[in-house]
Amino acid sequence: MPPRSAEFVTSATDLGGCPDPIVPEFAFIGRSNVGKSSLINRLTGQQGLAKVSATPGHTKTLNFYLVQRDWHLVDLPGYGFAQKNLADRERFEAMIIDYLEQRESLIRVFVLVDSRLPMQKLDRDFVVWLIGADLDFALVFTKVDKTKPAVLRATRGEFEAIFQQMGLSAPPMFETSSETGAGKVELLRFISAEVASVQADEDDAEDSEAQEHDTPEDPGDRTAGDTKPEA
Ligand SMILES: Nc1nc2c(ncn2[C@@H]2O[C@H](COP(=O)(O)OP(=O)(O)OP(=O)(O)O)[C@@H](O)[C@H]2O)c(=O)[nH]1
Ligand SMILES: [Mg+2]
Repeated sequence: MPPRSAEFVTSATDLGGCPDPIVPEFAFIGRSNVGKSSLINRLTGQQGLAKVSATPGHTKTLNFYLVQRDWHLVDLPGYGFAQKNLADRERFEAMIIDYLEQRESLIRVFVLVDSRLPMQKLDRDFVVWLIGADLDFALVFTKVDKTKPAVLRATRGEFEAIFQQMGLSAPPMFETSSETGAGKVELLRFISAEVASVQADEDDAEDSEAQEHDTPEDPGDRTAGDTKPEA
């Protein structure tokens, strides 16, 4: 089942250009051409929502999509694309790092990894950086329609070994194809559960705030109607 609605919100080139951080946000990141934009289209059921291109480096801005009027999907530029010059590359990296480190509404980063290839150094380095930055993330193996199961198992194993070496439990992992729709239901279910959990936490916080207001700490705070009539 596709989500009920998905719409483009805005593109940003820095943190200041991002929409207000008022809904839970999920970011898609990965090497250029890994299939980020295609997966966003598949998840939302709207082909053409995110621009797909055979030319690596197509997505150059942070692109925000509002899904079910409830949460944001963010399509980030691909890392590792050989930008024309160093200044361009540094500007791209600064934009992505600022976003990841400072975006208050970011709930989870989905790191998309091409399932057809052995673990790439760039992906490994980025995952290690996320661990160091203490960001919640999940691994999404893309293009499984083009991958032999044994190759996919081996690639998963290479990532699992990193977590094991660092004494960490493995993050959630998904196997997806934007061609066949494989993994879509699992990914959407996972995101829905995280959105529900954030909303439940917010409700709890609101309840306890309301309770604090209901319980006067100082009798002097009582309203006129609460005071006993004087004898
Ligand atoms: N076979 C197959 N091809 C895919 C899949 N997902 C994406 N592709 C192809 O891979 C190419 C890149 O897809 P995009 O979705 O544009 O990749 P991206 O990660 O957004 O790329 P950048 O924006 O350049 O970083 C396109 O030619 C897609 O058609 C998939 O699941 N299976
Ligand atoms: Mg893209």
